[in-house]
Amino acid sequence: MEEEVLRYPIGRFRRPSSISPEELRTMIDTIKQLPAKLKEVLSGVPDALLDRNYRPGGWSVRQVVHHLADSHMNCLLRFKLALTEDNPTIKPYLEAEWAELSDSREMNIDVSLLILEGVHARLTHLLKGMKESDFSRTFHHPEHGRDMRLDTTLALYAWHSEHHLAHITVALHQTDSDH
Ligand code: NI
Repeated sequence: MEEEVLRYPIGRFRRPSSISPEELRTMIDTIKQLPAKLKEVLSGVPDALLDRNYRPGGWSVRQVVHHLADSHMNCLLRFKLALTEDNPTIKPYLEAEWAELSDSREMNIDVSLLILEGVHARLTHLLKGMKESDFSRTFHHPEHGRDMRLDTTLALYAWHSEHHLAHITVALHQTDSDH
């Protein structure tokens, strides 16, 4: 497969110009379902296969799972900050460097699947309880120099869930001849 497809198996994120209530519900459902989908694709996978990269030079499946936990913990915090403060400035982090720390490189993925189960349950409950007007609340992203709306943020993390799920699926279905 070509580089762009390997890197973005479901395509790059495109910021929607507007999001309907029905689209919000679909995105909330995507958030809700990620932990179960991860468990499904990862159950019974031998530990050695988790160190397989999803593309040459890319993260291993193990790093992707730990990255999802890192990223979606930050997502929950960003929603809670934006729902309780007026356009708070959030804290960016160096995701590539986080993925190279020993926990991300070495630990069993079960710990991050548990984190994701808890974080996504919290996030799903929080999202379902939000009024329509809450989705126009914002946080300030200093790295992008921009205020981010919560509906756009939800769209981003719904995409992010499917994006990395696809990486894992691709990596686990490679045959030796694909290498
Ligand atoms: Ni990511």
